[in-house]
Order: sequence, then structure tokens, then C-alpha cells
Amino acid sequence: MITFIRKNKKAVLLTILIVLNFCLAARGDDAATVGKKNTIEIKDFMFNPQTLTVKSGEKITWINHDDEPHTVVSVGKKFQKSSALDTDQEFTITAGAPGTYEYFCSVHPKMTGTIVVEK
Ligand SMILES: [Cu+2]
Repeated sequence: MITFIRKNKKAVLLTILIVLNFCLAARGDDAATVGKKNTIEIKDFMFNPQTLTVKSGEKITWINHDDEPHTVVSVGKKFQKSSALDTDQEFTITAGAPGTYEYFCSVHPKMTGTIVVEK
């Protein structure tokens, strides 16, 4: 009887470990998806998407797919500005306090975009 219970406990422990592993794997997938979700592509002198909504604490990445250099500069200096991004170069920030953040390209000031940060 005691042996039976011990064996059962091992089985329960093993099951917990397996379930935990699945949870961790699922979390890893989520993180990868979130990273891709918050990417703004710079192409044909435009930020795409023009408006991006993220949650506070999430990362936002711009990637320049033009042959021209572009920058990301916050209106009112509300977040760190990028250096001039060459082709395929990326710039990442972490979304701070909730609010609406406008930005532009200092090389081509007509290029503008908006970040909306939610709680
Ligand atoms: Cu530009």
C-alpha cells in the first residue's frame, strides 16, 4: 500500500513537471509573437503601421527597409531618439507611461507616426 502511494506521488510530480514545461514553452512563443507584433516598418518614406497601440512595458522596434537613412524622433523629446538608421537597421524602445506619443523622421519631417501606450 505504501509503495503504491509513493509510486503515485512520483507520477503526480512527473505530470506537474510536464505541465510546467508546456506552460514555459507556450510563454516563449508568446514573447516571440509580441516582438513581431510591435514592429514598425519604414518603407517608401512612411512608417507602417502609421499608428501602433502597445501596452506599457512592451518593446517597440522600427526597421528601415528603405535605401535612404531615416530617424525616429519623438515630438517633445518624450522618448529616446534613434541614430540615422541605414537599410535593414533596427531601433528599439520600451513603451513607458500610458499616453499618445507622436514621432517623426528628422531627415524627412513629413514622415510622421503615432504610438499609443495603454496600461
Ligand atoms: Cu526619413
